[in-house]
Amino acid sequence: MTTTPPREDDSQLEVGHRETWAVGVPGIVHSMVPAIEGMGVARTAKLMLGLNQKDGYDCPSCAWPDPDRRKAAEFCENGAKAVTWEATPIAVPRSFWGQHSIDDLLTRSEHWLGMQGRLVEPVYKPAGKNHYEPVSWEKAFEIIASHLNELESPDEAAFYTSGRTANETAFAYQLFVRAFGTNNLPDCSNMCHESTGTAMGETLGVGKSTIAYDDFEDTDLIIVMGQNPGTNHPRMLTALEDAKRKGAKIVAINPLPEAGLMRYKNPQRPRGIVGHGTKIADQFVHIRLGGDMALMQALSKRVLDAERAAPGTVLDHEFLAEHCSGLEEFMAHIDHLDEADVLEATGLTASEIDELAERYITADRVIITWAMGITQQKKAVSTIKEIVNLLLLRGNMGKPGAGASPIRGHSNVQGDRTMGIWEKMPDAFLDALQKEFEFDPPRKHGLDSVNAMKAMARGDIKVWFAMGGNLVAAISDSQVAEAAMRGTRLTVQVSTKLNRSHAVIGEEALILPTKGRTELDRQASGLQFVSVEDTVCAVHASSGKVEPISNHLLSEMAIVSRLARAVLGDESPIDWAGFEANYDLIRDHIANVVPGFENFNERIRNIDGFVLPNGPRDSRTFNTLTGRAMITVNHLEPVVRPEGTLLLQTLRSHDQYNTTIYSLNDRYRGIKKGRSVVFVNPLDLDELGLEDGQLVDVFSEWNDGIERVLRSYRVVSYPSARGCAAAYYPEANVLVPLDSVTDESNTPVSKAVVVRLVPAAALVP
Ligand SMILES: Nc1nc2c(c(=O)[nH]1)N[C@H]1C(S)=C(S)[C@@H](COP(=O)(O)OP(=O)(O)OC[C@H]3O[C@@H](n4cnc5c(=O)[nH]c(N)nc54)[C@H](O)[C@@H]3O)O[C@H]1N2
Ligand SMILES: Nc1nc2c(c(=O)[nH]1)N[C@H]1C(S)=C(S)[C@@H](COP(=O)(O)OP(=O)(O)OC[C@H]3O[C@@H](n4cnc5c(=O)[nH]c(N)nc54)[C@H](O)[C@@H]3O)O[C@H]1N2
Ligand SMILES: [Mo]
Repeated sequence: MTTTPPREDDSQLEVGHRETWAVGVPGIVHSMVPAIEGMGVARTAKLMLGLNQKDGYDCPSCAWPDPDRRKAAEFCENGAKAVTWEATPIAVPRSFWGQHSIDDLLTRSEHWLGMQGRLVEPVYKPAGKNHYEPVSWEKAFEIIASHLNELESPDEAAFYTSGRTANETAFAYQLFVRAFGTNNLPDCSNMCHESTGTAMGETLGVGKSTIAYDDFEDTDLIIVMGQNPGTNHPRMLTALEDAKRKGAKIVAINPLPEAGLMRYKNPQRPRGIVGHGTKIADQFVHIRLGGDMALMQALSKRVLDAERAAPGTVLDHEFLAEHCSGLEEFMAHIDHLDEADVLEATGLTASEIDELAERYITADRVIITWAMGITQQKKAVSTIKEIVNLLLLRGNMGKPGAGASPIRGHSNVQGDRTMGIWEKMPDAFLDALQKEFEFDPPRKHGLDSVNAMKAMARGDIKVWFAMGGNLVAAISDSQVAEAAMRGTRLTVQVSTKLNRSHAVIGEEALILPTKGRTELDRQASGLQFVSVEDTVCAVHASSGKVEPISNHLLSEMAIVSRLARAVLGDESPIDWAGFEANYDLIRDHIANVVPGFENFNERIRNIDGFVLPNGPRDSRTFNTLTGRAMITVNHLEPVVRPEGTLLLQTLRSHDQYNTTIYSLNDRYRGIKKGRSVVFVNPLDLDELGLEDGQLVDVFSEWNDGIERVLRSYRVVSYPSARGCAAAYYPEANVLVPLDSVTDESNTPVSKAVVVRLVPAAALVP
């Protein structure tokens, strides 16, 4: 049995020049060629013209919002890749299951698995067998029901959600899980923006962005931290470009000079095709991994010092007096900040920090955005609280063009939370559920992703059910995670395509294929649509455009409905069959349970959708312990990097979507046909006695006696900040210990893994 995920074929790996600008002609060409080749011109046109349009479907890639004025082609290169990947006309043939045993699937890479086509029939792997075999939907639900109903406690099952699930399905799914009797609802958010929700929830009373889309057009300064928009939120580059045209300045804070942060050639403007494009970052802050908390504190200190030098001119006294708590304690604490600690943690010079402070102080309206470079750090929650502190000092909250804007990942990860996908939903939500459906939802908090893995490793989770995603590949400590998953009795994956989680399974396993976002969804009452929430809290409808790849597929809603009927039986007072026949019925319940969704069915039919209420944004109201925006005191704890080691971040290439590998290329970083590379600063290479192009074994250091290593990785000399290396996720999850989590939010620390590079003992594999 293979114990480590197999690697992609790197035999043709090429390392060339990195790009210093993003998108432009190559972007659009790259996005259209595979689509047309795979699907033909007509299907491609239908799909692309419906993507992100008001009467179309929501892009399944990221959670970037749609502007009010849409272009005919309102999509990016990577959105087109996601759509092409999902809407491929190739289906996994029935013969596949006989030809490929589980042991065989275990030797296949993520790229190979994803390329086999769409899953079109339910398959079952019985205990003791080494093959999946086709099974009827009825039989599949019977198997799940008998396993779930045999458990000693509902808490012996866990129900995962990946962030593509639409609002209606997510609501029905959590309702089923709670009616079954557990809050074990881990989700991808536990590995993603959990730190954001924790920090903002506590300090501002809402874990979501406090700005609206239009605020990007109405601001003086945008600070983009720990985020690679050129690859992961490409349409954000258009918003940044628009902001610049209106006079805003942009600062990028990143250990890597990501192409999209430097210069952008907009393929939708003539100038983007022939010209030099737009310079994006006015200041690039080349920070060390994990240095952001120190930087935020240093900026706040400079703001406070400037106020002392010119009293009454720097702080927003009115806002602070009326809306904030904790200023005095914060000032006393920040006064003791040691500049030497800051310079060490950030790797910056004092004058670089002075320049940024000056930009911040002279801007009336400031937005700070961030993503995984911040949330997956050990001190992520404290860092985000310091972002909030800095914004509050100058009243950059709840006024046009200003606020805190986490940029979410999966296209509906934010909506899933709003709908109750969380292991610890507040009592107010559970009370509303109780009132609406007349049952007692469990109150004991459930397991998040990391704790679910640990419970599984202990043998406490017997049934694993996943609504999308690929947890064994996405979570830290691949070997520990795989061993844990194999210890379960039954694993069930609702999926569109094959991935590693279909090979690393329990004693018995099921794959339930489902319709994708791009496909038409017909039910008894007619054609259905679903809804999603984007990163700035706007909710809108999404309707598929093309015929489903197979008539045998069920929608996710139909799967939840049938699962609930099979498990809970006919005595369940909830109208599960009705939900499947007509999604309006579940929307009526959502309207009664979830604040902000009043008259849901009526308002979702408005072509523009609607924006959810948001206290900080709308009225400077803060639902916190003090009833005010909380300025907090956070203790700096620099990341320790023992001599001879590097800090490694695990990140995305340009041609992947999380664990889905579209191709082995990473165009902007100059990598082709391979992924086993580790990017290291040339001065660090000198210091470590290593050379560009050399093969190394990458060992992670964690004192628990387990050897965690990636063998034969090629060193790529790259302008990463000093002491900071980078390698691709999900492969590098082998190196991240399951116990290495952020304080307070229990997110795997995927962005600062202590590693040692050792010249590879073996020859190229
Ligand atoms: N095409 C595509 N789109 C996607 C995804 C995808 O895989 N492919 N994934 C989606 C999902 S789920 C998510 S969550 C988002 C992820 O979007 P990103 O957060 O942009 O994803 P990463 O590739 O993890 O990039 C992390 C960035 O943070 C920087 N960084 C790392 N550590 C630090 C640090 O300590 N400080 C600072 N200041 N910067 C740091 C890295 O250099 C890198 O630029 O994208 C979403 N959109
Ligand atoms: N080391 C490291 N680990 C990380 C990260 C990192 O930066 N570094 N990032 C973390 C982050 S931000 C996230 S969000 C997680 C992602 O974790 P997941 O959400 O679990 O992983 P994905 O790769 O997005 O899941 C892809 C699978 O979802 C299925 N799928 C796609 N579309 C649909 C659909 O419409 N319906 C259903 N039912 N299934 C569908 C397909 O079968 C596909 O193979 O990974 C986390 N892990
Ligand atoms: Mo994410």
